[in-house]
Amino acid sequence: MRILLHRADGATEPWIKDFGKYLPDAEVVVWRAGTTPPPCDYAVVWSPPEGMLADLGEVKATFLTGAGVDGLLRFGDKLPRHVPVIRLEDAGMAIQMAEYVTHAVLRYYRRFDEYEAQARAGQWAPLPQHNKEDFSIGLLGMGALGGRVLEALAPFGFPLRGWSRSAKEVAGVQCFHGADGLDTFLRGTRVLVCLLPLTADTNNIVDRSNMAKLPQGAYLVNVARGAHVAEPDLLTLIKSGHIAAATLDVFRNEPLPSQHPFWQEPRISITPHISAMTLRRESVQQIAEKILKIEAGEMVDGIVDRIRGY
Ligand code: NDP
Ligand code: OXD
Repeated sequence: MRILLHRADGATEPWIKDFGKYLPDAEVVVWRAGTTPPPCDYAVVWSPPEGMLADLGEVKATFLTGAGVDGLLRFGDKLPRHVPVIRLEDAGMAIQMAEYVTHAVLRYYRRFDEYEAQARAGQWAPLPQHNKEDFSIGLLGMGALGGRVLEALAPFGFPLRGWSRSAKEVAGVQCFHGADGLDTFLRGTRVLVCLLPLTADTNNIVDRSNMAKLPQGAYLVNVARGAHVAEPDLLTLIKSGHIAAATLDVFRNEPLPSQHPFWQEPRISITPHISAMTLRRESVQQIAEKILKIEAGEMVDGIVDRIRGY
């Protein structure tokens, strides 16, 4: 069996080594621009260059080394339709997301962001505690990652809410779904956490009109994709005080340009797209297990629905 591998960072050796561990009979071929690879059975990519698309038409399945699929689906009709695209499901990312979001939520709930500012100003001034019943956490997206984040938050006793495309029932979580459920979901959410895939339906979903439905003094945590948030709208609503603060891990342009106004806004906390990083060993293990299932004629999870966009 041959696996065609592309890594934008060029660091292919550790991936080849790990594939050797989980699929010892497979040969891993590194894709190189301007060369024609030998016939391959599977491709493993993240956000491949357009020049690789023709080679992706020759494999049985293309595996993504991430959870989001927008980096590949952006090619639209140029992407071979007959080859399934299979994304990572959790693979060690869900616990990282749970850590990141729990940290952001507790930081705002216990007002550590305000105490950090006070400490820098040499101020000693205890602030009143937020009321936990009013500190509802709302997850946009209740999938592999959003579901794990909700589980992690459950023991703290915040009112939990979730919004998804299809109807769900999750113990301890008030669930909303579809376009009809969005307004009610937003109106009762104090901390909005975005963990949606980026699709035509979710692009710009956190815009001025939707953020205005959140209660006064709401918080935003975006760990999905930068294009979910209308960035100028967020700045306007932060300056007006409607949004108290935001923690952003993802941006429309990454790395975030040095002139971007977010850098100057103290109520915006920025991290460089690290909320849940691809773990190589876990990812290779998951991909290898799926390859073995496909070879055995079994079904696998994680196949991307091109119409839905995730
Ligand atoms: P899943 O596909 O498992 O879950 C997606 C969730 O979003 C589902 O609950 C789905 O609803 C919901 N959803 C999708 N479209 C809509 C819609 N139009 N309206 C309402 N709900 C919708 O994805 P993951 O949890 O694995 O990942 C989520 C995203 O997180 C990724 O797409 C990626 O962009 C981002 N990510 C960011 C990382 C980072 O480091 N910042 C790392 C990894 C991922 P339903 O359940 O009904 O299908
Ligand atoms: C992903 C990511 O989608 O790293 O996996 O953003």
